[in-house]
Amino acid sequence: MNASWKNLRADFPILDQRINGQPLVYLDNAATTQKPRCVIDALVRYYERDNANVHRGIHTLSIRATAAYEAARERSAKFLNAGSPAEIVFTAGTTDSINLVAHAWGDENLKKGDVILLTEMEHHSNMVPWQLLARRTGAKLRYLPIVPGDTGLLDLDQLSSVLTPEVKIFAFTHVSNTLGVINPAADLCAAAKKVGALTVIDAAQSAGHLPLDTRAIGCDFLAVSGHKMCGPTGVGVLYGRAPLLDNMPPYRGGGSMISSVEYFESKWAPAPAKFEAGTPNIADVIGLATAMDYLDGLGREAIARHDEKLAAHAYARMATEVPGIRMLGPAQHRSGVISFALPGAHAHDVVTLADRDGIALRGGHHCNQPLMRKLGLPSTARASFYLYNTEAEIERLIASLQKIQKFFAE
Ligand code: C6P
Repeated sequence: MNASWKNLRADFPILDQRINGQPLVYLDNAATTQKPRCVIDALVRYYERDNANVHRGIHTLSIRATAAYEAARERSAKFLNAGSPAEIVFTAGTTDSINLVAHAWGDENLKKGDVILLTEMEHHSNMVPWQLLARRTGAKLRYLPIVPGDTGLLDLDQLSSVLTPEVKIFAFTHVSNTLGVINPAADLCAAAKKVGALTVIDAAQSAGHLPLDTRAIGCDFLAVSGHKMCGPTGVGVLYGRAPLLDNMPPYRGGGSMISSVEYFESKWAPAPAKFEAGTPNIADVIGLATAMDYLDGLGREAIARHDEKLAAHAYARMATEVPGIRMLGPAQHRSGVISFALPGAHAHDVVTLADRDGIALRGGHHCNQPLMRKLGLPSTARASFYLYNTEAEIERLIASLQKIQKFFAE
């Protein structure tokens, strides 16, 4: 993979277009990232040359497709520094991965009186599956709060009072999709281990943005979405420690996940096949592995530095050059996600007006309704940066926000 920071924008064909007469400034990367040419080519090549079902056929195309699919599992294991490819389950994305754990691990292991610990900044995807699990098992939900104010940092002083021995599972986001906060994942996992709780990390906003080493972090499960890291939509990864996956029952039944089937009962295949019922999303899994090659070609440390530098610069300029703006999340040591509110302007109006200037933002509750209520806001506008964004685009953003602010001030 010849990914290079030089002329990187040329790798992303979609960026080369005008929106409402202006060159596109794509700042909605927390919702989904754009795809480099190599990922698009990998999808086309697969469908043009290799398309066949996997793990079934013994003809050449099926052998080729199976080899590419399983090579993608090895690639994913390396990307996350998993102990082995058997710890990688392909899923539809972060939401699907978390639901898998909540069902397969949760239904089997939780009971009345147990506690599921979450944080106040969780995306609905890392909240609702646990609410449903609590309803099914009688377990209770508990939340680690964020500190008062707008930095959105977790209140770690309260960790020991909420992370008690009744907590059986602690599920938290690595990076907040609204606040841009980067949580201390390794410390949280170490604290959970001390009370015997398992950990589930929502890595939707960190995979592909930061170096991510599941063994150094010490988590039990970690959920990833391919589309937020230059890969295709509808594909993702669940990392699970081998002994846990081995002891969990399947989540869905069907072809491919069995070792034998009788009319009245069946035996399961070992993990990870046990969790991949039916024909998988073969092409997109292969596209995701290509995205991993692309990102590692650039270097995840370098991507993290680029995101943080742009975000810190944008945050400082927005805070000082857009009158009345309310900035959320920390000013520094943050991810590329910046949420803000302009006085008197609904976030949707901010996004619509920015779009007239060719700038793609997101406005709304960002699937963080309880967090919005906590912040006392109905919604925020959000600019989220990634590897192809530039300082020149920050100039365009600031100019547009100043115009929008003026419009609502008049
Ligand atoms: N956040 C955003 O605009 P899926 O939809 O399964 O790929 O990812 C869900 C998800 C889970 N956790 C976090 C922290 C997320 O940010 C997301 C997706 C998008 O912020 C869509 S709401």
